[in-house]
Formats: sequence, C-alpha cells, structure tokens
Amino acid sequence: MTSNTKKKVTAKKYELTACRICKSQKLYPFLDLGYMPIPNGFIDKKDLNKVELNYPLRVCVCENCWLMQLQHVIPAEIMFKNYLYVPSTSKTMMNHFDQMSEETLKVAHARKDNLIIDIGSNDGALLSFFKKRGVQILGIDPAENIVQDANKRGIRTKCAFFSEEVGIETEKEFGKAKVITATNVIAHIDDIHSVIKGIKAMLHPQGVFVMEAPYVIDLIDNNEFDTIYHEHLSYFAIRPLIKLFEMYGMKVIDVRKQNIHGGTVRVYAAFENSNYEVHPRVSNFVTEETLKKLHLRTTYDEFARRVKVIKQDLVSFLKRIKKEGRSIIGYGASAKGNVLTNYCGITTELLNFIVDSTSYKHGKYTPGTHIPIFPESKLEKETPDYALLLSWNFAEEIIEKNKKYRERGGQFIITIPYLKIV
Ligand code: JHZ
Repeated sequence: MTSNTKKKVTAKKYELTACRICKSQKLYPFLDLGYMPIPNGFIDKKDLNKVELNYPLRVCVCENCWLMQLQHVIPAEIMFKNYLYVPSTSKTMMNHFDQMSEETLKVAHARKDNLIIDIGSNDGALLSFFKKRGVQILGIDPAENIVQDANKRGIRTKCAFFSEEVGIETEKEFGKAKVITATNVIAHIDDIHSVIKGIKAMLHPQGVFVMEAPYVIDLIDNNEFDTIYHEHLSYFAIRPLIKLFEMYGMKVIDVRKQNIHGGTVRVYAAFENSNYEVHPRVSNFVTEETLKKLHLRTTYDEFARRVKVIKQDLVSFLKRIKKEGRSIIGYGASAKGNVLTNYCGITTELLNFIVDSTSYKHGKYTPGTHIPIFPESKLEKETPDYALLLSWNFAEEIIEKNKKYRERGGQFIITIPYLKIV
C-alpha cells in the first residue's frame, strides 16, 4: 500500500446550477459520498505516488421534474478518453446484447440494408450482434484506445464524444439510421439536450431510438448506492424521460424492464408523428413511480439513511473477520467497487487484492484505495477465505464459475441489497 497525495478539487468549479432536463433550480441535495477519484481511473504502479485528484460525489433530486442527478459534473475528457471498462468479458452482458439486438430490429421492422448506430459503442459488444444479424452498423465512442481495437475487429467505429454537431455530421456522411441504440451512456452525458438533437438529426422518420440505463426505483429499493459515481450524471425514472422527449417532438413508445446491472430500463422512443403506438406499459411505469413516491423528499432521505447503515455493517464485518485471521480479496474491479471501497475506506489492510476478467485492468491498482488487480485465476491459486463481490450485478455468473473455490470452503460476501454470505 502506498500513500500518495490526495488532492481535493474545489467543489464550486463543477457545481450544477440547474436541473439537467427541466432547468429548474430547485435541487434538493440528499446524499454526500465524500470526495473520490474518478471511478475508472485505475493506476499504473509507476504512478502510485503521484497526486490523485478527488472530486465531490454528492447527489440531489430536482423538485420540479424529479430527475435524480449528481451535484457536480466532472469534464468527460477526464473520464472517457482512455477507458478501461469493456462489457464483452461478461457472458451475461453478451447474452443481454444478443437478445436486445433481436428485439430492437423486430420493434423497428428493420431490413438488411438499414443502418444501426450505437452511441457509446465501447468495444462493439452490442454492434457485433447487429452485424451477425446482417444489418449495416456504425459505432460512435470517445475512448481512443477502445475505438482502435473495435475497428481492428471489423466494428466500424467513429471516435467522438456524441453531441448535436456529431449527429448532424454523421447523418451527412452515413445517412439516416433505422435504429439508434445507447446503452449505459445517456446517463453519462451532461448536455442531454444536445444529445437528443443529435439523435433527431440521425434518426429515420420511422426509426426508433433505444436507450438503457439503471432504473432509479431499483437503485433506491435495493440500496445500490455504489452505482452512484462521477460517470453517472443522471439516474432515470420514466416520467422525466417522457418530458425530455416531448420537448423535442418525440414520444416514449415502450419501456421494458431488464434484470441487468441491478435493474435497468430499456426505453424505446420515436418521432411524435411516426406510426408507432404508445404501449400501455409506459403509463404503468409512470403510475408505479408515483406509488413509489419518487416525488417526495422522504424517499431520498430514507435511501441516504440506509446507505450509512450498509457502510457501518460492512466495515465492522470485514474488520471482525480480518481480526480472526481470515483472508479477504475483492472480486470484480468494477467502477462501483471503487465507489464502495473508497466510501467505506477499504484498502489493502482489509482486501489483499482484487481479481477481474478484464485484461486491460491487470497489473493496475484501484483509484484511491490502491488495491492491486490480478486475473481471476489467482482466486483458484490462493483460495482466500472470503471474496467480497464488488460486481454484485454479476453474482450469478461469478458464483457459478467459481464452484471449485466454493467447494474448497471459499465464501462470497455480497453487500447489495444487504450484507449476506454465500
Ligand atoms: P460492471 C460499468 O460500470 C461502467 P462497472 C459504465 N459506466 C456503466 O454504466 C456500467 O458499467 C453499466 C468483472 N467481471 O459491469 C469485469 C469479472 O471479473 O459491474 C468488470 O471489470 N468476472 C459504462 O465497472 C467488472 O467485473 C466476471 O465473471 O461498475 C464488472 O463491471 C464478470 C461477469 C465480470 O460495471
């Protein structure tokens, strides 16, 4: 464990002054997770003693449209230009994308000559399934390292931060898209209005836009506080999204709940005057959001209270078993794991190391907490007493593939929605 200098970056500089969607200034702050490094800012060994910038991680909710959002916005260039997260190392993710590509093409009545554009296409995990189904594909992503790899593997990808200008330019170069997808990326973009304008520029008049994002009801109900990090600027419910699309002559035509990432919504939108009808599921979601009291401060205050309890319970449990002489490691060097460990002050005093399936992350150290990351095979070799599941969203896949570890007495610690041992 090294002790580098942590530098707090002035909160004022990045503070939000109005709601990202409706521009109201009635922002109610309810949870402060402290100062943290950027969530995917994994560190090379040679940089461990360098100054590490820590930014405020606080959440508020707009009391006009009830969009939950971060109170501070860290510039995208700092977070996404060189990116280490890729979805394709998880079987669960790949099955999810396979199903998504099939469903989306059906909803949009797409033909083989239609263009499908994926915003935030990362390593082309989703586009690879569209390609397999024979349609034309184009990815747009800002991470230079990942875009290079995607193009080498035959996934046509343009390197850019998506915006209105990029949308207009892309339409001129490639024509209209029948389907535009955006999984886990709209919540990451500050100027959401520019994004919708860019989508409008590229979308065919009878096309569909499909986005996925963690659903705020699941996040609150299941205490998924570690999904709150600097990359995730917005935490979507359906009601604020309907409002956003309406501002631009578009309508939400369907919403389908997905089990991925602790509960996600897949939202379909199209032009107001297109042929698509609005599915009754859309109003069911809106009703549910009222029943769940997303329009009341107490819902958010209660959530913040539970987060503090989780922290206390987890830290005292880890300290106790460590004192008893047990060995503990982390499983999954996820962004959410970096939030959990930084918020709870979990360093190498408690976790010996973390294992992860992403080769880009091997040999690096977690931001802030400086825990070394190794390939998953190290779990087999060392058989620690406990593995703290830092990617609880893939619990099923991870627990299933580590049967041998469990047979030898190894146990998994799961933190979300509450502390349990498997
Ligand atoms: P995972 C990322 O968040 C970043 P993270 C991003 N901001 C986002 O929105 C969400 O995804 C959706 C590893 N793993 O998906 C791989 C194993 O080691 O929870 C990953 O490093 N073995 C775009 O980083 C990590 O766990 C396995 O068997 O919080 C999972 O990261 C499996 C299945 C995964 O996302």
